[in-house]
Amino acid sequence: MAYEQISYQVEGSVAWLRLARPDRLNALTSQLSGEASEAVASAGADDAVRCLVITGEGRGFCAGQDLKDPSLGAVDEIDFAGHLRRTYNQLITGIVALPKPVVAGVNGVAAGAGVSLACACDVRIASSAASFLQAFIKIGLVPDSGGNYLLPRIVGFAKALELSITGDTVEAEEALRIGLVNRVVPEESFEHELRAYAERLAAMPTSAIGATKVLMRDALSLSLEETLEREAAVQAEAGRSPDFVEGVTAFIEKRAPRFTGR
Ligand code: T3D
Repeated sequence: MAYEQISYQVEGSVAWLRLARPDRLNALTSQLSGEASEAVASAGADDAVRCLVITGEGRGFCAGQDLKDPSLGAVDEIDFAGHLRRTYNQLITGIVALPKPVVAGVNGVAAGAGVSLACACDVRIASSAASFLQAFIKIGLVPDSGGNYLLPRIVGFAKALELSITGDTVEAEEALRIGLVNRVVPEESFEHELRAYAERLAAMPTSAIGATKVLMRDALSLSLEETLEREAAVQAEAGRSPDFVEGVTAFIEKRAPRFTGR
């Protein structure tokens, strides 16, 4: 499919989804969200893809909803609920449900739904130029796109609530300190380090990564007993996978494993 507001390329085992509206810091339109959802689905359906990276072109990661998007209609007549259900909600659930690792490459500012987008990914690698703000409150809105679910699970309730009611900006090093990002790398080597990280994940037993995502997210709302039971069932499947056989064989033969993601 030809995209206009994102770019999507598969390079080796890694798919690159780049938000491509740099003049507006990759603010989200309905078209952009739709294209991104399609690209996420393509990454899921393509067996050659073993890791998806979501990043932004230019100096921004994603400035949230495009507040100048004429397709939203007049400011006092916006159909928020319909818009969210048709656009962001699909994108966020598509990313979270993807049975492959998803890395957010936060190259610059993430605001509003842009923060939620980063939080929907499994790992956040930030450039030293990145920053984060829950911009919703600054325009009288509440967090959306899963921000009320995802952010507290990442940084804890108190910090998530504080950031959401103040709209304060968190710079990259502070984001690392509070656990909002997994790693901060210098702006100059960001692309290189992001690529190296994604390629490393893509070479791992990626179906086990996909299963771990589901198990761990579900465990947040299950009891210990329920989780132990689910682990037993999922481990039984993982234990029948070619990657398990390869991992154990490589260990015994004292060589590096060659995982295939199956
Ligand atoms: O259903 C629904 O529709 C509701 C959904 C809501 C979800 C949300 O995401 S609500 C939150 C929306 N986002 C914002 O409120 C953020 C607005 N932007 C900013 O606060 C600032 O731009 C930033 C803090 C993100 C970055 O500041 P700075 O100084 O680095 O850049 P800038 O100069 O403000 O922005 C550069 C350009 O991008 C500028 O355009 P110009 O003047 O050069 O032509 C600016 O207008 C444009 N831009 C930035 N953010 C947006 C935007 N244009 C449209 N929408 C934006 N969100």
